[in-house]
Amino acid sequence: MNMNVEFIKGIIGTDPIITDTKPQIVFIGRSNVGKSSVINTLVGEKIARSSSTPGKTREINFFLVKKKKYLVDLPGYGYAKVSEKHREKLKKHILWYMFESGAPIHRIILIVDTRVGITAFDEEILRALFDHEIPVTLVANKIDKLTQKEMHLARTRFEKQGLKKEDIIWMSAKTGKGKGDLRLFLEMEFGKEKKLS
Ligand SMILES: Nc1nc2c(ncn2[C@@H]2O[C@H](COP(=O)(O)OP(=O)(O)OP(=O)(O)O)[C@@H](O)[C@H]2O)c(=O)[nH]1
Ligand SMILES: [Mg+2]
Repeated sequence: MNMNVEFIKGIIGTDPIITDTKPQIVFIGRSNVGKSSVINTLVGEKIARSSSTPGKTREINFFLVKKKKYLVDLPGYGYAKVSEKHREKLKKHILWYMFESGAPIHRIILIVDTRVGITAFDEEILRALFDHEIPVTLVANKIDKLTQKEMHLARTRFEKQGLKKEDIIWMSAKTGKGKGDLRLFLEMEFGKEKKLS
């Protein structure tokens, strides 16, 4: 079933939507890990643009769910093919949006490619979120690419990095596996009495 979701706008830089009072649930992660794909799978339609070419999402995109909360799709960081200067600028912009813009961020969903795991900048973000007391959930995406053995290794690695079992949602935006877990989780976030669709 599709969610009641509409694309509101994509922004670069500051914009009044950032400080709209509706809470924001933010999807963040390295370029190409599948942030836009996870949003599409979650809402049941191709609302966010995804692509096999890294660096697809260039703006901060706001999707309004049930006219109540925003799902926010961020540009990915760490894309190797752009200049160092551009990467730094993007990183600063993402950090500004999360910690200084005044955005009412309700939760951060950090998406990683399960095979790659948590990168240095992911870690930096995790630490900063912890310091700012912003709740974070890890979506371990692209699990369709892993064997059972690799899944086991990934689980062990996340645990060693201090993540708790209940903070991880295992998912494949491609096959839809784990979609129900993420939806259920977000429904709880949205308030138990309010279903997303
Ligand atoms: N096999 C597999 N491929 C996936 C999965 N999720 C996303 N992809 C593919 O990964 C590529 C990148 O997906 P996007 O959703 O555009 O990734 P993104 O994180 O939004 O990328 P940027 O916007 O560039 O930061 C696309 O080719 C997707 O089809 C998954 O679960 N499994
Ligand atoms: Mg994207």
